[in-house]
Amino acid sequence: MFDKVLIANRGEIAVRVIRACQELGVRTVAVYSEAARLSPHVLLAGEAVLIGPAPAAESYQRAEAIIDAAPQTGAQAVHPGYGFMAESPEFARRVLEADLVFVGPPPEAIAEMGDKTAARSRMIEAGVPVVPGSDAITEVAEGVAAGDRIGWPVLLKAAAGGGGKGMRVIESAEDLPRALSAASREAGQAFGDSRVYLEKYLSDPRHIEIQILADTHGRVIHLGERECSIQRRHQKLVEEAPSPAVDADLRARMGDVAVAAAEAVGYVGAGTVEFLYQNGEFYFLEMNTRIQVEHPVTEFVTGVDLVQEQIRIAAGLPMSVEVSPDWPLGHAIECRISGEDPFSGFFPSSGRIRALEVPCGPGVRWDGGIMEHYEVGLNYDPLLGKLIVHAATRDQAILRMRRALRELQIEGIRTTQPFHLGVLDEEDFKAGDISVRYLDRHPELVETGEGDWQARAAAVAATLLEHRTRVSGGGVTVTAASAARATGAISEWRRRLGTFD
Ligand code: MV4
Repeated sequence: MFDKVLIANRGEIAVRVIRACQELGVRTVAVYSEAARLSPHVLLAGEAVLIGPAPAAESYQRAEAIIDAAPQTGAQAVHPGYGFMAESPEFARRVLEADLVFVGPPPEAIAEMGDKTAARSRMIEAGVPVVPGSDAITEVAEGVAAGDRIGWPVLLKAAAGGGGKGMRVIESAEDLPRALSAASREAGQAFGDSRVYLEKYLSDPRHIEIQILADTHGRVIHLGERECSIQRRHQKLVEEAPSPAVDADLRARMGDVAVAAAEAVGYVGAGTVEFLYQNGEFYFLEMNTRIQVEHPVTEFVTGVDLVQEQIRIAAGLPMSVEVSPDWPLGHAIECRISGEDPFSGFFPSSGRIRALEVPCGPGVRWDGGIMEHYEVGLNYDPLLGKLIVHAATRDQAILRMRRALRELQIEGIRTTQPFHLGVLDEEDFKAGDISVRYLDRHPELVETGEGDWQARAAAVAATLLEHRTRVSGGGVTVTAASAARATGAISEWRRRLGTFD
């Protein structure tokens, strides 16, 4: 095992990796920008190195600053967390060239999965079902022929894209010429690679992904699926395991395919194979060659510490996992808590965390990257932390998450906390009837309430009621803090009021 690992990230994932290292008896090095000296990952790590000014492009995304920090500390390995550094084959290569271990797959596997057309052909070779589609398209005639073969509408995607960047739906052949030139120009600007390709457009799929682990001793396993359909503009908001749409037979089939996908690119480490699922059929979409934000739901339903396994695997040890026929154990749900106002188009919210109370009790986990007095700025991604619950059944997990969300108190900035209470109380969600279009179907969950005096009156009433339940006997004073504490109640009241319209 390593003596010391450098964590090339910040926020909740840096904290998560430090915790795994501590349990493995591995010392830790945090890196921080001038904006992040007083943050949980810096305080928890054994030591910390300043890598640059606040903007991510000048600190957390600067490969040389991070790699140069390692030798002075004696760190032997670099854990990239998720995000920019985790899926850059160049970063992984530079880590290896500096004689450090990269906690992740070989750079070749990252590169091959990063090129969506290369990944598609490799997956077809490996017998993995992919969405019917084409190779890279340059001429309009090629695109029209491909569209006629696949069937319209089609989706135009960037070969170097992924995560929804640069996608366009094309209804029919007439729309192709304009879309093709615009999409390839945009892809060239965004990714430095103008290649685009076509896929059959699935109109209402679920996003279901399989967690895999592969070690350097030739073992590749899957740990079941996560349902990640509830998202907004390709940012996931709620994830759960298992998926309400997946039974043991489908899980085994998707799992076998995910293992075959990983084996086909010589994968090592923790990875996720994403599928679209519609009308009983599933199709490979892309592979994420990193630990993912939503990994804790899988940890709850398998009992495996995925980050510890990543580190063991990177150290050349065999993974320590016993696959169980009893998986998934119960049900887990994760809500991403970010510094965004869900009722103003998820507008970023910044400021000082004035008070923080995190939920606990049975089956509750908080993976956070904030603390009281921490300054939430606008330089980094807005994820503050994740609330994850585990219970015997999905219904019980929903009740537990509602309870935990009510215990969570973040004062000083707006967060997505009240949005989640709305989802957990919504009938389609409760029935497991979700797809990637869930929020399109439920705009009420993100309604602004602008100019809606009834909703605001209800909000004030809810604030007062909430306060009265907490302060017995005394007079009622509505302060900014008590109002913030009542945000959960406010959103519920808004919705209840809606039912009387
Ligand atoms: C699709 C699709 C429908 N048909 N591909 C979006 C993110 C990127 N990973 C691929 N995405 C999609 N690809 C075909 N052929 C619909 C989506 C999609 C989506 C996928 C996963 C999670 C959320 C999504 C939201 C909108 C569209």
